[in-house]
Amino acid sequence: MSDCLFCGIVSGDIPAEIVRSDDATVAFRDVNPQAPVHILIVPRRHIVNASTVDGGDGDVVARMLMAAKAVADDEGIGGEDRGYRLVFNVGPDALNSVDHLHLHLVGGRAFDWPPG
Ligand code: DGP
Repeated sequence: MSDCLFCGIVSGDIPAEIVRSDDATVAFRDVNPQAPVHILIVPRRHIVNASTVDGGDGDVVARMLMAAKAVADDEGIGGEDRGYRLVFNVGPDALNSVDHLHLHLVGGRAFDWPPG
């Protein structure tokens, strides 16, 4: 999508600190980090958000989860002694601001549950 911020990052037209990419996904550091590690994993193909995913998107969603595990390992938080949180925001109550599916990987500190 020509007016989509994250499509622009995927294409390389908009700069970002990319930490991993493959044929299905791109992972880059969030510009407004909420934790020592805060990385967004996005599909290369434009999908609006987690509520619009359908059966045809199963492979790319699995690839996003696999990419998140690889990034967490690369960042040194994937081991059993650490851990991390994976979040999909949907809609205004969740403060979803970018309409291109993205998985937040946050870690490097402990989190509360339930979240505030
Ligand atoms: P969400 O609230 O779930 O829609 O998260 C969108 C995230 O995207 C938010 O944490 C900030 C991040 N973000 C917004 N604009 C940019 C950008 O231009 N570059 C990067 N790297 N991250 C961005």
